[in-house]
Amino acid sequence: MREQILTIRQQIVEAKSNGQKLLAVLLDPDKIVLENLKHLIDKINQSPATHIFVGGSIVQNNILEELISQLKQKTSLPVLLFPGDPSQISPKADGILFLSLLSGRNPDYLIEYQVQAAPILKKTNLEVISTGYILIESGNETAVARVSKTKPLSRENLDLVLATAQAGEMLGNQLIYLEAGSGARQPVPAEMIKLISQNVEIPIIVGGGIVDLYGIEKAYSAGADLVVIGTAFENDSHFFEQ
Ligand code: 1GP
Repeated sequence: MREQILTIRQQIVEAKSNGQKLLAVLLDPDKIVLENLKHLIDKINQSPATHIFVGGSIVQNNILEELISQLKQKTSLPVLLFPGDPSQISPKADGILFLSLLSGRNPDYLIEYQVQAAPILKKTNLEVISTGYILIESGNETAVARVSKTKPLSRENLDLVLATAQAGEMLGNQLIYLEAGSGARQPVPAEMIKLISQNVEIPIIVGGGIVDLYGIEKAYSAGADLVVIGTAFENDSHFFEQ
């Protein structure tokens, strides 16, 4: 019998149902020096990472295409765009987290950029994975809050975060991303991850401010299906050797 090839989303759903935990390395094109990329990719290939996310709140340099080409040549991990706006779409990636910033009330990040991106995405073969993106207060102002001109949801207001995640699921989002923001002082609280994961069916991504193995394990045991590591790997390419 021919084996069915699963989409990236289906693989994430399957991993969740098998209790297998996933790990994404986030590469921000603005923080990558192409000369170092081979070294970084070697480190990613030796790490337990299962996915590579590429993107940032604002990407000013123009290495995106080259970065993704090299990733596709040198790793077999799925490469997902994690864009701050429609200028960060590359047809060379495998897929895109099609984000809607559900924690904010800025229509640009709720629907306007998605309307701009849709015709561009239609011309690509990218797998589009609709993702409810929820920014949680983390002790410092993060780039997402600054660029999107939105306020994160309070760490204390678990009911509001839960209602937001459930609304995202009811709207048809395929993933929920609980985001403390890149370089966050405090990661998303474990009790919040637990509450959301127990009350929505779709897989939960957790990122922002996770800087060590303990933080990764804590997020997994609270119910995160996929953890994202950006800054800690940017600061130390040996991060995954711990
Ligand atoms: C940011 O969740 C990601 O969007 C990763 O955050 O850079 O803090 O690891 P860090």
